Amino acid sequence: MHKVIYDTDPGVDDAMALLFLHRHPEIDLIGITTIFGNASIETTTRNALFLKQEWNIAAPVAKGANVTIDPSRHERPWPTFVHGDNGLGNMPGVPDKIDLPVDPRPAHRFIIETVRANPGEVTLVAVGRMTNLALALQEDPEIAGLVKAVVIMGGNFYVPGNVSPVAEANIHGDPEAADIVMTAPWKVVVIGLDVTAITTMSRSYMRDMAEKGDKAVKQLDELSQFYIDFYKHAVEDGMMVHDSCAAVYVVAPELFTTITGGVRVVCGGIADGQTVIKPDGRRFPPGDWDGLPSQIVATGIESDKVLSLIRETLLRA
Ligand SMILES: [Ca+2]
Repeated sequence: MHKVIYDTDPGVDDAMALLFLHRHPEIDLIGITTIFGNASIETTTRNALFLKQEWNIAAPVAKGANVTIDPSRHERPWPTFVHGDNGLGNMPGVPDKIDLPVDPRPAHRFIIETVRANPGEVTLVAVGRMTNLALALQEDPEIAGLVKAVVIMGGNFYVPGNVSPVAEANIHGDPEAADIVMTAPWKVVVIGLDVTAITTMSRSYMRDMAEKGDKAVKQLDELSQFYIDFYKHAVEDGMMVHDSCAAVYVVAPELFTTITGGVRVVCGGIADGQTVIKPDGRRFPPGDWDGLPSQIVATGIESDKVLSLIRETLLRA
């Protein structure tokens, strides 16, 4: 069993990955931590509680950061054109408040205490900005040696970005935090646009799952429609399933091809938020990638098999 803490900003693709983590028989979802990004922290936390309630998820929800780790960064407007005004694709019937308790600890302390209580066993699946993880490392650097793995959705290496020509949204949203996470002495697996942008689910594939699935899968189909409409510039009547690719990696790493090396994040300037790997074995003059832990970066994916595994897992009621 993989004990997973899911750090998330729901978020349409976040919702699908949450249901995958909840339903996969080899995953024990032991916590959900929220982060701002696709919407405000109030909205993403409300959405996490809403999905927990609707889908009978036992894991506690802890509320995370609402500003970047360097608070002098200016916040941009929420991407309502991607995830809707309510963060769930303008799905109707999401109450303003959910009558469920939130864990009393901030997300980064929930992460620290849960990792310390389960040394060597916890996989962090982080599919939003990396702020909570960076805060946890700053407060308790020793957790890096106690975490089993960190699997993130974010970044891009040999393909363009999605919020600038060189940057992906989760990393661009807090580059300093991402650089802290990438360079810490723990095992990071980076599932970025190189693989997520080519893993697309069509509207008809989603609809067919909804017809065969239970209420949760039907809700996923409903809340995905606005997101699919947004993607019409890039995907033929479908959507990139970004966050689910990271969730799939936890149980099926053999569906990915990877390279290893030190990873840095550009902080500031025109390449703000760009992720750059120094591949292991390549020689360069001394520089900013020296002495870093060797992380794992996905460069290839068997998309059809990933979609099949998502489908099979979501349909396990
Ligand atoms: Ca996300």
